Amino acid sequence: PVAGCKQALISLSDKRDLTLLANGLVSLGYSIVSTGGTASAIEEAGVPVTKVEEITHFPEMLDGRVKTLHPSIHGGILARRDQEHHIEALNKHGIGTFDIVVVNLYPFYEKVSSGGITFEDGIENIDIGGPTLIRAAAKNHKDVLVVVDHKDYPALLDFLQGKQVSQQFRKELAWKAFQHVASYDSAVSEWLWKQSSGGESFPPSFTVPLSLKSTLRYGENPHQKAAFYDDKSLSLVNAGGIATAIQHHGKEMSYNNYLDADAAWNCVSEFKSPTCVIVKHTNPCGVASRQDILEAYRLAVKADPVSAFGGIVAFNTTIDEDLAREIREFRSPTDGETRMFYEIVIAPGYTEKGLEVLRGKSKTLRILEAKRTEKGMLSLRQVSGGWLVQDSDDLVPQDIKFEVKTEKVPEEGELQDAEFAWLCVKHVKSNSIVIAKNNCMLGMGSGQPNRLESLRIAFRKAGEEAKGATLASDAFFPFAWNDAVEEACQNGIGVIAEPGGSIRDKDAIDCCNKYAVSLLFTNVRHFRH
Ligand code: 93A
Repeated sequence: PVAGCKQALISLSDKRDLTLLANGLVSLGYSIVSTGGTASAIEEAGVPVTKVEEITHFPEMLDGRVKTLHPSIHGGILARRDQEHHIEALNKHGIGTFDIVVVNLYPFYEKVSSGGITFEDGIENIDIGGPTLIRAAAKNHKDVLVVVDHKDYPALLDFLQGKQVSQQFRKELAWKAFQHVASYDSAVSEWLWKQSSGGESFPPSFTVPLSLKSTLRYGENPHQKAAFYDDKSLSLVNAGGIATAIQHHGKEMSYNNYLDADAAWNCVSEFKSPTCVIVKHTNPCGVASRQDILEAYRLAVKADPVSAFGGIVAFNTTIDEDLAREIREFRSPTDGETRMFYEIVIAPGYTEKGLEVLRGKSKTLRILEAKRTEKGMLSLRQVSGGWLVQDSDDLVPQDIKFEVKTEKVPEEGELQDAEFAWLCVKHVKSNSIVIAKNNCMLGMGSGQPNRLESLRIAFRKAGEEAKGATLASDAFFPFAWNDAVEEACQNGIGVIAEPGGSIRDKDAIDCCNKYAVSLLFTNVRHFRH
């Protein structure tokens, strides 16, 4: 190394835009020092490069585990330029300084989340020298520019040409560098925990690597600031769902939009047959499954047209031209005149024509395309000063036995209604009651602290149609006589599905027997608090 010569160290696994970077640096008078694979790529691009070994006088050793871990490299990065004895020490050992360090790490994250790799492969993909270079350069950012993202190459070159004078740039790069290493390390630690625990319990501590996806206009209310972060932890990397949805059209997503869209999408993703779910304020207020998805849509609106207005409409089928037209033109069943208005439409896909027609509905309508929400993910919720973590509630009716408790046994169609109502009730805020018939929600009551009130709301919405329908309750009925169970029976319900488990279960059974209603126990509850 020539003292006083400007030097850049480059060591990259992801070699995107390397030629642009190397050419830019050389034309600005930098000499480049590089590790094996990176040096070869630079040479191939016809740009002069010095190999790390020529500086360390050591070969890369231990199958590449030790490449850059050497005083000749780290001394040149860490030396304080304003301390004479630091410079003297470098001179004594013939070490040149590095002004720029550009590194990205072994693709550990991609390797272990792609699945099917051995434990040994995972271990070999833990980068040691790279994070060390990044940390050293970021610590000494006053004199060393550290770049970990190829998207920052143009800004780096601009900065070096004096186009960007702010010293802030150095600090931003250093911040980003530590962030990069921190999320890398959290992925490694999460993976190691899973390897050692078999994934059976929660780790004693974990870091959730969050990266800013977008700042939001405001939070739940305009006086609250808000942002949306992507969760890059291994357990959620393939979670699908709202965080990875593509927006094709419309106004930017708001905080409440994300919450509601998430609720609608998670609910509709659970149904196997073609289904439409309409959500308002995170609660499904209309749900219908039909082979004819147009009919499903109309029925979902009809369940509660007032709530559906301004809601979120989700489908588990591709939206084609016919469906798009129906969504665009459908008039509110309340007055038969007003066209329905929605905040968001979500589906797993759109035909070209379908998208075009929907775009014509309004400038603001947010059109989202999302990937099915995967099961087996963690659910995190914040409380003051901490987080509550649980497995997501992945149980579906097919996992559950509906146990008949009464003399009256439900018919095949009624059993199907019970399964349908059960899947709906799971997505409604507790205390939740859903009345359904023929794969269609007729009414629901949600979020009431009093179960009887939820039940009354559901019956009021279902009206006369509640006769002979099926009712599902997310949790057991603590009282039966002169209470929810008896009221449901008197309102003409045909079947009740509930978890059971109350000390007064016998009252509920006796009451249903008296009114010749079928009572089913699921032995599973679906609180949604
Ligand atoms: O095996 S390491 O942990 N030991 C090192 O000393 C070292 N130095 C750089 N990994 C090391 N690197 C990493 O090599 C960098 O982080 C970069 O991702 C990769 C580039 O290797 P190559 O230039 O041979 O493709």
